[in-house]
Amino acid sequence: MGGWRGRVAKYLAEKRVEAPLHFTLIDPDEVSVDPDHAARLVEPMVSAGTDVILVGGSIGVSERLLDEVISSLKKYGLPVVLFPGNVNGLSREADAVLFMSLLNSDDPYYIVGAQVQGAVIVKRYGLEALPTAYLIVGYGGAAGYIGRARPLPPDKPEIAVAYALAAELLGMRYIYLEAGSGAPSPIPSEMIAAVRKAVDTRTMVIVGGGIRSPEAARKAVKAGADVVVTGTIVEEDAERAARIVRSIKRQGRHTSS
Ligand code: 1GP
Repeated sequence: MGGWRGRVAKYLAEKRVEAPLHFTLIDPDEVSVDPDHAARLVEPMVSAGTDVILVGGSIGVSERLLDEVISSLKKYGLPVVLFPGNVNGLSREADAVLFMSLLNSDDPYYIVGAQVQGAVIVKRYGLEALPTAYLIVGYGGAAGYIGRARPLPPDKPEIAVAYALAAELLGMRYIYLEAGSGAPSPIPSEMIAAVRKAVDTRTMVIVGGGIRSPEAARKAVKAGADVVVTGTIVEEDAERAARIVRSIKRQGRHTSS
């Protein structure tokens, strides 16, 4: 299926009106043994109503591997969006890219250096860029370690708000609050709610890291998350992951404050 390029942002905005969104994250490194395995992981998520297949990771990603994994995922007809940890996280097979700046990194490379190198490739591949502020909170996982983040304190929502506003004023349309893949606890509701309330209604708040149950996903959505991302649970328990998607979709129409 083709035809998503240039239409992904519009698709997300339109679908958000109907219900909160769910992104299924596939880390190509963890499925590298067999790209078909990625497709098998994604299948129940598609049946449950996931909106986007997100592909990326912090370690062990090569462009060839990405190309293979993405090719095997395209048959589902959903947008395939890159979630790059570095310049090697770009692939011409994808539809769009979360063009991210890790705003709370201590290393300028992860704020703008990788983006300078990646921008030329994004243009060359014709990928749709979704301008995203990536904010790492608390635990942070591999993304926090590799990205040299100075993680935001989970109990200081006002700091996340300040970053989110700065991001918005810089023109970013997506704010990704990241607890880190496999985080022991997800982003606190207070932080999600504060960020959602502070930014423009058209700005999307993406929340991920440590969400392993329908209850946790519902809590994030209730606090104001427009998008919930799950990765680890998709690999560990497909049935539970599908239930997460269904419970998000049951939350129904998005109501912005
Ligand atoms: C990681 O936010 C994503 O970048 C998803 O995290 O693997 O914990 O679901 P999990």
